[in-house]
Amino acid sequence: MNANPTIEIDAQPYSFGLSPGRCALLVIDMQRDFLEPGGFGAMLGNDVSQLRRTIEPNRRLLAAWRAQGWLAIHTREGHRPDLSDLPPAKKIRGRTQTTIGDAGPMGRILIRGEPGQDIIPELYPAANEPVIDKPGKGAFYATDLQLILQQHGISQLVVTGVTTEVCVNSTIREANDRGYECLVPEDCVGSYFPEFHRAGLKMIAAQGGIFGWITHSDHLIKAMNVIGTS
Ligand code: C5J
Repeated sequence: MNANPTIEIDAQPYSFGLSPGRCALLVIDMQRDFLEPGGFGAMLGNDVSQLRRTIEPNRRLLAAWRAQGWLAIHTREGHRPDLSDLPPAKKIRGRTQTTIGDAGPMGRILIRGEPGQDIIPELYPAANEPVIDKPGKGAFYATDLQLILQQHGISQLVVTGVTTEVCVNSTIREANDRGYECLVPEDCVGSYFPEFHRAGLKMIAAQGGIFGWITHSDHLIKAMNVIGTS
């Protein structure tokens, strides 16, 4: 008998064989400044409801994941208060009046330790869940994420969070190049721009799953419930 059987998840471009114990949930940048109505994203005129629709599916998935006792990891985009890890090219990008490190509606923008840089209360990490502070868009760049995954024997990732075409896509591409299999529940990722969200998902699953697989959290939770009751 196979001691570590996979569970089949209905997905695109074909089903995903999830390997319990070797799969981690990676929740990308569900930060107050990106998602809350009084945050920096909203201040720039973005429609935060496009991101907020992901909160409830993420909450349900995280609860199911924790109930299995599986590893969940959270990321936050952010920089040191002295900006020593902020490339000038990133600081000036967009030519906006207010940029990273300046005072924003919830403290200094994307600075570690500031209220706006923290994770929204609905998805707040449990004490035993690693939180990765990342200076870039991809979660592997200049972080200890890969080391943590290796220590836990992880070879698969369920990737959720925001935004679909920026930090989620960047992280999945980095993960794919490092040999991780990535599954994305489409309702658990979001973008301020619906067309970029749709394209971002298509890019992942195109060409036979060139970067990974797309599913819906209902499929994942249903499969997890089956293991829970077997
Ligand atoms: C993320 C961003 N998290 N859009 N950041 O996607 O700048």
